[in-house]
Amino acid sequence: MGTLQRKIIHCDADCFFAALEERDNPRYRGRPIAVGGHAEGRGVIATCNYAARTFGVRSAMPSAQALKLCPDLLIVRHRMEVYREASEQMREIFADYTDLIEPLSLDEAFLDVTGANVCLGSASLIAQEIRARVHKRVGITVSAGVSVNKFLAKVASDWRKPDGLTVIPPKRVADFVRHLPVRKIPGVGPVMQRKMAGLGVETCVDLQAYDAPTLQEWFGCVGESLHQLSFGRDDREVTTERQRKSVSVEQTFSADLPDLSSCMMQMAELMPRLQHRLDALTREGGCIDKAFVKLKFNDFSSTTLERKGTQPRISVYRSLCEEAYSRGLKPVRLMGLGVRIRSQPNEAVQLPLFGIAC
Ligand code: TTP
Ligand code: MG
Repeated sequence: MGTLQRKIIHCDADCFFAALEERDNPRYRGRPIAVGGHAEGRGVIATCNYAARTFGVRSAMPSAQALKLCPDLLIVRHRMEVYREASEQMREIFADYTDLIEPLSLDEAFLDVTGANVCLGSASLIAQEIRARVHKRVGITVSAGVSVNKFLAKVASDWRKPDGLTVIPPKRVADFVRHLPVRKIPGVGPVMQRKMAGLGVETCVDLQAYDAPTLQEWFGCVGESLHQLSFGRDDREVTTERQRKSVSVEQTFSADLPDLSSCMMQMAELMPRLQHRLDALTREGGCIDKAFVKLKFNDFSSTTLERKGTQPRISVYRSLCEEAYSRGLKPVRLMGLGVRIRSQPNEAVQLPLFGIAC
Protein backbone atom coordinates (compact mmCIF):
# COMPACT_ATOMS: atom_id res chain seq x y z
CA MET A 1 0.00 0.00 0.00
CA GLY A 2 1.57 3.27 -1.07
CA THR A 3 1.42 6.40 1.05
CA LEU A 4 -0.42 9.42 -0.27
CA GLN A 5 1.90 11.75 -2.14
CA ARG A 6 1.99 15.11 -0.40
CA LYS A 7 1.47 18.38 -2.23
CA ILE A 8 3.44 21.17 -0.60
CA ILE A 9 3.65 24.82 -1.60
CA HIS A 10 6.29 27.21 -0.30
CA CYS A 11 5.47 30.90 -0.73
CA ASP A 12 8.07 33.63 -0.24
CA ALA A 13 7.44 37.29 -1.04
CA ASP A 14 10.09 39.02 -3.14
CA CYS A 15 12.29 41.55 -1.30
CA PHE A 16 9.38 41.84 1.12
CA PHE A 17 10.09 45.04 3.12
CA ALA A 18 11.54 46.80 0.07
CA ALA A 19 8.61 45.76 -2.13
CA LEU A 20 6.18 47.34 0.34
CA GLU A 21 8.22 50.54 0.41
CA GLU A 22 8.15 50.66 -3.41
CA ARG A 23 4.42 49.99 -3.37
CA ASP A 24 3.76 52.93 -1.06
CA ASN A 25 6.34 55.31 -2.55
CA PRO A 26 6.14 55.26 -6.36
CA ARG A 27 9.17 57.57 -6.55
CA TYR A 28 11.34 54.71 -5.26
CA ARG A 29 10.46 52.48 -8.18
CA GLY A 30 13.19 51.74 -10.68
CA ARG A 31 15.97 52.85 -8.37
CA PRO A 32 18.04 50.83 -5.92
CA ILE A 33 16.52 51.00 -2.46
CA ALA A 34 17.10 49.21 0.81
CA VAL A 35 15.37 49.06 4.18
CA GLY A 36 17.79 49.39 7.04
CA GLY A 37 19.68 51.53 9.49
CA HIS A 38 21.77 54.62 8.79
CA ALA A 39 25.36 54.12 7.68
CA GLU A 40 26.54 56.69 10.25
CA GLY A 41 24.83 54.80 13.06
CA ARG A 42 26.52 51.52 12.07
CA GLY A 43 23.15 50.35 10.75
CA VAL A 44 22.68 47.25 8.64
CA ILE A 45 20.55 46.39 5.63
CA ALA A 46 17.41 44.37 6.43
CA THR A 47 16.67 43.83 2.75
CA CYS A 48 16.93 45.61 -0.60
CA ASN A 49 15.15 45.52 -3.92
CA TYR A 50 16.46 43.59 -6.90
CA ALA A 51 17.91 46.73 -8.51
CA ALA A 52 20.17 47.07 -5.45
CA ARG A 53 21.05 43.38 -5.52
CA THR A 54 22.66 43.78 -8.94
CA PHE A 55 25.28 45.92 -7.14
CA GLY A 56 25.93 43.14 -4.62
CA VAL A 57 23.91 44.68 -1.78
CA ARG A 58 22.58 41.98 0.55
CA SER A 59 20.59 41.47 3.78
CA ALA A 60 22.59 41.85 7.02
CA MET A 61 25.31 43.85 5.23
CA PRO A 62 26.46 47.01 7.02
CA SER A 63 24.78 50.01 5.40
CA ALA A 64 28.16 51.72 4.98
CA GLN A 65 29.40 48.79 2.90
CA ALA A 66 26.18 48.76 0.87
CA LEU A 67 26.66 52.44 0.02
CA LYS A 68 30.20 51.75 -1.15
CA LEU A 69 28.91 49.09 -3.53
CA CYS A 70 26.00 51.22 -4.66
CA PRO A 71 26.49 54.97 -3.99
CA ASP A 72 22.97 55.78 -5.29
CA LEU A 73 21.35 53.40 -2.84
CA LEU A 74 18.45 54.95 -0.97
CA ILE A 75 18.21 53.48 2.52
CA VAL A 76 14.83 53.94 4.18
CA ARG A 77 13.68 53.21 7.74
CA HIS A 78 11.55 50.16 8.34
CA ARG A 79 7.79 50.41 8.97
CA MET A 80 7.09 47.19 10.80
CA GLU A 81 3.33 47.75 11.20
CA VAL A 82 2.96 47.97 7.43
CA TYR A 83 4.90 44.73 6.95
CA ARG A 84 2.83 42.96 9.60
CA GLU A 85 -0.41 44.04 7.99
CA ALA A 86 0.74 42.79 4.58
CA SER A 87 1.79 39.52 6.18
CA GLU A 88 -1.63 39.15 7.76
CA GLN A 89 -3.33 39.78 4.41
CA MET A 90 -1.17 37.11 2.76
CA ARG A 91 -2.06 34.60 5.47
CA GLU A 92 -5.76 35.29 5.01
CA ILE A 93 -5.37 34.36 1.35
CA PHE A 94 -3.42 31.18 2.19
CA ALA A 95 -6.17 30.16 4.61
CA ASP A 96 -8.68 29.99 1.75
CA TYR A 97 -6.84 26.92 0.43
CA THR A 98 -5.82 24.91 3.49
CA ASP A 99 -5.69 24.86 7.29
CA LEU A 100 -2.24 23.31 7.16
CA ILE A 101 -0.15 26.47 7.07
CA GLU A 102 3.27 26.83 8.67
CA PRO A 103 4.49 30.42 8.69
CA LEU A 104 8.30 30.65 8.72
CA SER A 105 8.55 34.42 8.88
CA LEU A 106 6.42 37.42 8.00
CA ASP A 107 6.71 36.76 4.26
CA GLU A 108 7.21 33.03 4.04
CA ALA A 109 5.06 29.96 4.65
CA PHE A 110 4.61 26.30 3.82
CA LEU A 111 1.14 25.13 2.82
CA ASP A 112 0.13 21.48 2.69
CA VAL A 113 -2.60 21.34 0.03
CA THR A 114 -2.70 17.54 -0.31
CA GLY A 115 -6.38 17.43 0.58
CA ALA A 116 -7.50 20.64 -1.13
CA ASN A 117 -10.41 20.39 -3.56
CA VAL A 118 -10.21 23.90 -4.99
CA CYS A 119 -8.48 24.53 -8.34
CA LEU A 120 -9.25 20.94 -9.34
CA GLY A 121 -6.98 19.85 -6.50
CA SER A 122 -3.96 21.07 -8.48
CA ALA A 123 -1.20 22.46 -6.25
CA SER A 124 0.28 24.33 -9.22
CA LEU A 125 -3.02 26.06 -9.96
CA ILE A 126 -3.43 26.92 -6.26
CA ALA A 127 0.07 28.41 -6.14
CA GLN A 128 -0.62 30.44 -9.27
CA GLU A 129 -3.92 31.71 -7.88
CA ILE A 130 -2.32 32.65 -4.55
CA ARG A 131 0.39 34.63 -6.37
CA ALA A 132 -2.20 36.48 -8.43
CA ARG A 133 -4.38 37.24 -5.40
CA VAL A 134 -1.50 38.51 -3.27
CA HIS A 135 -0.41 40.73 -6.14
CA LYS A 136 -3.88 42.15 -6.48
CA ARG A 137 -4.67 42.61 -2.78
CA VAL A 138 -1.28 43.36 -1.23
CA GLY A 139 0.43 44.88 -4.27
CA ILE A 140 3.61 42.80 -4.13
CA THR A 141 4.95 39.73 -5.91
CA VAL A 142 5.37 36.33 -4.32
CA SER A 143 7.51 33.49 -5.63
CA ALA A 144 6.25 29.98 -5.05
CA GLY A 145 7.58 26.46 -5.22
CA VAL A 146 5.45 23.34 -5.51
CA SER A 147 6.63 19.82 -4.85
CA VAL A 148 6.22 16.66 -2.80
CA ASN A 149 7.91 17.88 0.39
CA LYS A 150 9.09 20.96 2.28
CA PHE A 151 12.72 20.73 1.18
CA LEU A 152 11.93 20.64 -2.53
CA ALA A 153 9.12 23.20 -2.32
CA LYS A 154 11.49 25.66 -0.64
CA VAL A 155 14.28 25.08 -3.14
CA ALA A 156 11.71 25.51 -5.92
CA SER A 157 10.37 28.85 -4.65
CA ASP A 158 13.89 30.24 -4.83
CA TRP A 159 14.49 28.85 -8.31
CA ARG A 160 12.92 31.62 -10.40
CA LYS A 161 12.89 34.53 -7.98
CA PRO A 162 11.53 37.20 -8.29
CA ASP A 163 7.90 36.65 -9.33
CA GLY A 164 8.45 33.03 -10.28
CA LEU A 165 6.67 29.71 -9.94
CA THR A 166 8.58 26.45 -10.09
CA VAL A 167 6.94 23.06 -9.91
CA ILE A 168 8.90 19.87 -9.26
CA PRO A 169 6.41 17.06 -9.89
CA PRO A 170 7.07 13.59 -8.44
CA LYS A 171 8.42 12.21 -11.68
CA ARG A 172 10.99 15.00 -11.98
CA VAL A 173 12.33 14.82 -8.42
CA ALA A 174 15.16 12.36 -9.11
CA ASP A 175 16.41 14.34 -12.07
CA PHE A 176 16.06 17.68 -10.32
CA VAL A 177 18.09 16.76 -7.25
CA ARG A 178 20.81 15.14 -9.30
CA HIS A 179 22.01 18.54 -10.50
CA LEU A 180 21.19 20.42 -7.33
CA PRO A 181 24.25 22.10 -5.76
CA VAL A 182 24.77 20.91 -2.17
CA ARG A 183 24.66 24.49 -0.87
CA LYS A 184 20.90 24.43 -1.56
CA ILE A 185 20.45 21.80 1.16
CA PRO A 186 19.29 23.45 4.39
CA GLY A 187 22.08 23.34 6.94
CA VAL A 188 24.89 23.16 4.40
CA GLY A 189 26.71 26.40 5.15
CA PRO A 190 30.01 27.65 3.74
CA VAL A 191 32.12 25.51 6.10
CA MET A 192 30.39 22.22 5.26
CA GLN A 193 30.32 23.22 1.61
CA ARG A 194 34.11 23.64 1.62
CA LYS A 195 34.55 20.30 3.34
CA MET A 196 32.32 18.66 0.73
CA ALA A 197 34.19 20.36 -2.12
CA GLY A 198 37.40 18.90 -0.66
CA LEU A 199 35.79 15.46 -1.01
CA GLY A 200 34.73 16.18 -4.59
CA VAL A 201 31.07 16.64 -3.60
CA GLU A 202 29.46 19.55 -5.47
CA THR A 203 25.94 18.35 -6.24
CA CYS A 204 23.41 15.99 -4.70
CA VAL A 205 24.36 13.22 -7.10
CA ASP A 206 27.91 13.35 -5.71
CA LEU A 207 26.47 13.10 -2.20
CA GLN A 208 24.28 10.15 -3.16
CA ALA A 209 27.43 8.10 -3.72
CA TYR A 210 27.99 7.89 0.06
CA ASP A 211 25.85 5.96 2.51
CA ALA A 212 24.42 7.45 5.69
CA PRO A 213 27.05 5.97 8.08
CA THR A 214 29.86 7.46 5.99
CA LEU A 215 28.17 10.87 5.93
CA GLN A 216 27.64 10.59 9.69
CA GLU A 217 31.32 9.91 10.14
CA TRP A 218 32.19 13.03 8.13
CA PHE A 219 29.46 15.43 9.14
CA GLY A 220 28.14 14.14 12.48
CA CYS A 221 24.47 13.82 13.36
CA VAL A 222 23.24 15.54 10.17
CA GLY A 223 24.71 12.70 8.09
CA GLU A 224 21.48 10.71 7.94
CA SER A 225 19.38 13.67 6.88
CA LEU A 226 21.99 14.75 4.31
CA HIS A 227 21.70 11.28 2.82
CA GLN A 228 17.90 11.50 2.63
CA LEU A 229 17.86 15.04 1.27
CA SER A 230 20.41 14.20 -1.42
CA PHE A 231 17.72 11.93 -2.89
CA GLY A 232 15.07 14.63 -2.44
CA ARG A 233 13.42 12.82 0.48
CA ASP A 234 12.01 14.81 3.38
CA ASP A 235 9.31 13.51 5.73
CA ARG A 236 8.87 16.64 7.84
CA GLU A 237 5.25 17.61 8.20
CA VAL A 238 3.84 21.07 7.75
CA THR A 239 3.43 22.15 11.37
CA THR A 240 0.43 24.36 11.95
CA GLU A 241 -0.28 26.94 14.61
CA ARG A 242 -2.33 24.36 16.45
CA GLN A 243 0.76 22.26 16.97
CA ARG A 244 2.76 25.37 17.75
CA LYS A 245 5.86 25.15 19.82
CA SER A 246 5.68 28.54 21.48
CA VAL A 247 3.42 31.44 22.38
CA SER A 248 4.89 34.89 22.42
CA VAL A 249 4.28 38.57 22.01
CA GLU A 250 6.78 40.98 20.61
CA GLN A 251 7.06 44.61 19.77
CA THR A 252 9.29 46.66 17.54
CA PHE A 253 9.64 50.11 19.05
CA SER A 254 9.28 53.27 17.03
CA ALA A 255 12.34 54.61 18.86
CA ASP A 256 15.01 52.18 20.05
CA LEU A 257 15.12 51.56 23.82
CA PRO A 258 18.40 53.13 24.92
CA ASP A 259 19.12 51.11 28.06
CA LEU A 260 18.11 48.27 30.37
CA SER A 261 15.76 50.33 32.52
CA SER A 262 13.69 51.37 29.50
CA CYS A 263 13.55 47.69 28.48
CA MET A 264 12.17 46.87 31.93
CA MET A 265 9.51 49.57 31.57
CA GLN A 266 8.41 48.25 28.18
CA MET A 267 8.33 44.73 29.55
CA ALA A 268 5.64 45.72 32.04
CA GLU A 269 3.54 46.83 29.05
CA LEU A 270 4.09 43.62 27.15
CA MET A 271 3.24 41.30 30.05
CA PRO A 272 -0.55 41.80 29.91
CA ARG A 273 -0.49 40.96 26.20
CA LEU A 274 1.39 37.76 26.93
CA GLN A 275 -1.04 36.98 29.74
CA HIS A 276 -3.91 37.32 27.30
CA ARG A 277 -2.32 34.81 24.90
CA LEU A 278 -1.54 32.44 27.77
CA ASP A 279 -5.14 32.51 28.90
CA ALA A 280 -6.11 31.15 25.49
CA LEU A 281 -3.41 28.52 25.78
CA THR A 282 -4.72 27.51 29.19
CA ARG A 283 -8.11 26.86 27.66
CA GLU A 284 -6.44 24.53 25.16
CA GLY A 285 -4.68 22.67 28.00
CA GLY A 286 -1.16 23.61 26.92
CA CYS A 287 1.90 22.98 29.08
CA ILE A 288 4.80 25.36 29.50
CA ASP A 289 8.29 24.05 29.20
CA LYS A 290 10.36 27.24 29.23
CA ALA A 291 10.06 31.00 29.45
CA PHE A 292 12.07 33.06 27.00
CA VAL A 293 13.05 36.62 26.16
CA LYS A 294 14.15 37.75 22.74
CA LEU A 295 15.94 41.02 22.12
CA LYS A 296 16.84 42.50 18.76
CA PHE A 297 19.43 45.25 18.95
CA ASN A 298 19.72 48.33 16.77
CA ASP A 299 22.29 46.58 14.54
CA PHE A 300 19.67 43.86 13.83
CA SER A 301 21.64 41.27 15.77
CA SER A 302 19.37 39.35 18.09
CA THR A 303 19.60 37.09 21.08
CA THR A 304 17.14 34.74 22.76
CA LEU A 305 17.48 33.47 26.30
CA GLU A 306 15.28 30.82 27.81
CA ARG A 307 14.88 29.14 31.19
CA LYS A 308 13.48 25.67 31.68
CA GLY A 309 10.73 24.55 33.99
CA THR A 310 9.95 28.00 35.21
CA GLN A 311 6.74 29.91 35.54
CA PRO A 312 6.27 32.93 33.30
CA ARG A 313 6.46 35.49 36.10
CA ILE A 314 7.67 39.00 35.47
CA SER A 315 10.59 38.38 37.84
CA VAL A 316 11.74 35.54 35.56
CA TYR A 317 11.42 37.75 32.49
CA ARG A 318 13.28 40.57 34.24
CA SER A 319 16.25 38.40 35.00
CA LEU A 320 16.23 36.85 31.50
CA CYS A 321 16.06 40.34 29.99
CA GLU A 322 18.93 41.57 32.11
CA GLU A 323 21.12 38.72 30.94
CA ALA A 324 20.03 39.04 27.30
CA TYR A 325 20.70 42.78 27.36
CA SER A 326 24.18 42.22 28.76
CA ARG A 327 24.99 40.14 25.68
CA GLY A 328 24.53 43.15 23.39
CA LEU A 329 24.71 46.29 25.53
CA LYS A 330 23.18 48.21 22.63
CA PRO A 331 19.90 50.04 22.07
CA VAL A 332 17.03 47.58 21.64
CA ARG A 333 14.68 47.79 18.65
CA LEU A 334 12.51 44.75 19.41
CA MET A 335 11.56 42.83 22.50
CA GLY A 336 9.72 39.53 22.64
CA LEU A 337 8.43 37.58 25.64
CA GLY A 338 7.13 34.09 25.41
CA VAL A 339 6.91 30.50 26.49
CA ARG A 340 7.87 27.26 24.81
CA ILE A 341 5.24 24.57 24.93
CA ARG A 342 5.38 20.82 25.28
CA SER A 343 2.72 18.77 23.59
CA GLN A 344 2.66 16.20 26.42
CA PRO A 345 2.33 17.22 30.05
CA ASN A 346 5.66 16.01 31.34
CA GLU A 347 7.95 17.84 33.70
CA ALA A 348 6.53 20.98 32.19
CA VAL A 349 4.69 23.50 34.29
CA GLN A 350 0.96 23.11 33.75
CA LEU A 351 -0.65 26.37 32.93
CA PRO A 352 -3.90 25.98 34.82
CA LEU A 353 -1.91 26.02 38.05
CA PHE A 354 -1.02 29.66 37.90
CA GLY A 355 -1.37 32.97 36.19
CA ILE A 356 1.34 35.51 35.70
CA ALA A 357 2.34 37.00 39.01
CA CYS A 358 3.63 40.50 38.47
P1 TTP B 1 13.61 37.15 3.09
O1 TTP B 1 12.41 36.44 2.54
O2 TTP B 1 14.79 36.33 3.48
O3 TTP B 1 14.13 38.23 2.04
P2 TTP B 1 13.33 39.16 1.07
O4 TTP B 1 11.87 38.87 1.07
O5 TTP B 1 13.69 40.58 1.38
O6 TTP B 1 13.97 38.82 -0.33
P3 TTP B 1 13.74 37.54 -1.25
O7 TTP B 1 13.16 38.07 -2.53
O8 TTP B 1 15.10 36.96 -1.45
O9 TTP B 1 12.80 36.61 -0.53
O10 TTP B 1 13.21 38.00 4.35
C1 TTP B 1 11.93 38.63 4.48
C2 TTP B 1 12.06 39.96 5.19
O11 TTP B 1 12.68 39.78 6.46
C3 TTP B 1 12.95 40.93 4.45
O12 TTP B 1 12.23 41.67 3.47
C4 TTP B 1 13.50 41.79 5.56
C5 TTP B 1 13.53 40.89 6.76
N1 TTP B 1 14.92 40.48 7.03
C6 TTP B 1 15.66 41.17 7.99
O13 TTP B 1 15.15 42.08 8.64
N2 TTP B 1 16.96 40.80 8.21
C7 TTP B 1 17.56 39.79 7.51
O14 TTP B 1 18.75 39.49 7.73
C8 TTP B 1 16.78 39.08 6.52
C9 TTP B 1 17.41 37.97 5.73
C10 TTP B 1 15.48 39.47 6.33
MG1 MG C 1 11.15 36.91 0.89
